[in-house]
Amino acid sequence: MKGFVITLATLVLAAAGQKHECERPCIPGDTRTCMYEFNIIEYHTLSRACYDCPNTLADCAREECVAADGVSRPLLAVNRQLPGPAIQVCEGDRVVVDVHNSQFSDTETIHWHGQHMRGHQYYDGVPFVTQCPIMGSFRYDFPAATPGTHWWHSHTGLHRAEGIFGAFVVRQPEDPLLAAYEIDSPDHVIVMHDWTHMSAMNKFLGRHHSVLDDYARVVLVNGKGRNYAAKLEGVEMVNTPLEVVTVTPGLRHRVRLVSATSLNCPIVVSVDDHRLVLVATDGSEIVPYATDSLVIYSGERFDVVLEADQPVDNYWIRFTGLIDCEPFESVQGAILRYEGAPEEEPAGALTYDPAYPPGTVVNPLNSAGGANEVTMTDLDALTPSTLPPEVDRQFYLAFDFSQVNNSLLYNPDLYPYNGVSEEWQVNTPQLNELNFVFPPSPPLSQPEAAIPSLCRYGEEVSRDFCRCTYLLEVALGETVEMVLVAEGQIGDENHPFHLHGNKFHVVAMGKLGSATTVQEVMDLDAAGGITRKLQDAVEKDTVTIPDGGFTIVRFTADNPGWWLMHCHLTFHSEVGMAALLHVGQVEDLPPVPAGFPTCGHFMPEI
Ligand SMILES: *[C@@H]1O[C@H](CO)[C@@H](O)[C@H](O)[C@H]1NC(C)=O
Ligand SMILES: [Cu+2]
Repeated sequence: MKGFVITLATLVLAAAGQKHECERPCIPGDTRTCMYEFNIIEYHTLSRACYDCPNTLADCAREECVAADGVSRPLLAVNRQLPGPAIQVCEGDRVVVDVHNSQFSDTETIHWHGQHMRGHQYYDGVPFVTQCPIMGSFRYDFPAATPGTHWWHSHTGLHRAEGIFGAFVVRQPEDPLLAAYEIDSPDHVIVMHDWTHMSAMNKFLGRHHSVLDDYARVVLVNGKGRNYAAKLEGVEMVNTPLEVVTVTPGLRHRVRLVSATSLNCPIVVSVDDHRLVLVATDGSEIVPYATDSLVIYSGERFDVVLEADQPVDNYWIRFTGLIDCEPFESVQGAILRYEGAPEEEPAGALTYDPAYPPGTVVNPLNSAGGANEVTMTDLDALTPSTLPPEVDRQFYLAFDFSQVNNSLLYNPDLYPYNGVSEEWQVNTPQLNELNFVFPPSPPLSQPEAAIPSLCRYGEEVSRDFCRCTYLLEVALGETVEMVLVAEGQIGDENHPFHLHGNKFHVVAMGKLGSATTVQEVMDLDAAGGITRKLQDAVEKDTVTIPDGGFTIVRFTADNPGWWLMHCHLTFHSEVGMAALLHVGQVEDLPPVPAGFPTCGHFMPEI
């Protein structure tokens, strides 16, 4: 009851800040239609909306001011905000989002990461798969069916990395975790992302066609933070505002963490002098587990309970980036402020340290677990489940970098991979040695159109570099196992795997070495070396694959449609580390909405 009262108080206070009417305590029977307007524009940090920010700090909080880390750069924004507007609704609400594409020349689509679009397949937001890219306006219309902490983001090109993303929280009238916390405030949603000091397009082109690095500069927390990379960049750091998370002494707070990273930037999250009790991931409850830190990968969400049981004060919430966030020591801080504490920064320096804080870490990087390292297969789902020992269909999916004459980057006749010096040799992210290309029209809404460059799982590929629309086909209702192998032959990368339209059970994780092959994993499995967790396995929609190892997931393909599955790193997926899962047949799908836009090639015969 206490929590409910406090949540109401928060809402009353927030009313002045114009929160959406659907952001409310959830009560059985009270479902609503929640309308949102998303206006997409090219924008800039420190625009005129910011007046004298960062010199006058109060100006940074002005409406439509994107202060970010105080570094000037272009971005793409929804409603001139970074992150874009949060959608916070109750289970069963009807969510209607009108996306108005006001860009000069680019298209758009928005994906609702965590919602499975069962019965609403046309609104999954994948260009050329579930819809044509948006040129003018498009109305997304679907129920908030999957409770928990989710997010929305652009699924077009590099637009997510340019700034088009935001939180999407679905609360429940009868929350199975109610006993675990007192406060679940709409203000306690933390969306973190990696940020560069040029547009993502600049970064991408510089990386792929020139000799630019692909390192991030900072991590931002709800769009806020400081440029702690300034010293390494040879510039002055300015004191932009930090995110402040206010807590009530003595109470337990549900904090919702979302990683919106685009480059390869796993983030270690910890709070000074506090433990985090993990209670859910990707919208699925887990048996509460107390940890000292956790690692969150692109696309993942973790709900943690933070008990304000320390002296009234300010404490650092630390966000430490790894891999592509290491070279510029990308660290960020948010302030955990107890009510009654002075409005100042926590004591103690915010220095970069890639080592995990002392104690336990959950979801460790490129590890299959061990002393103090707890993986997703070590945790249990709150709702008991038993999976059948056998599956109807099994897929092996190899994630790796390849040294190939990727025709997007090389011309074998003029500047082949082996004909340029090492600094110009960029490797190509591939899935089963293929690079995915989108079809010219969405097979979901235009099923009669041919897919010109179709290739299917199990078919032999002969070419040096093959781009095709890679299809994995399953019948409706079949049980599926995917063995995701991060071969890791080149570098110590990390690939977070995301599947649209479904949740999966994480049944096994392992690491064979710094590198491995699909064959090695098959041999290990055949020799009985891989045990699957069939009891109470955690359910997720995004999961890391340890480099030189594997993650095995299982699910029942009971949601008909065309579901993209891909590495969630922008630079990997956009180069083709992706595939399409086709579940069921056209007659299993709801009818295409009347007037749904169409697209395709125009190549008449001469
Ligand atoms: C790329 O093309 C060149 C020229 O045809 C060829 O010699 C080379 O083997 C190909 N592959 C790589 C990885 O360079
Ligand atoms: Cu990847």
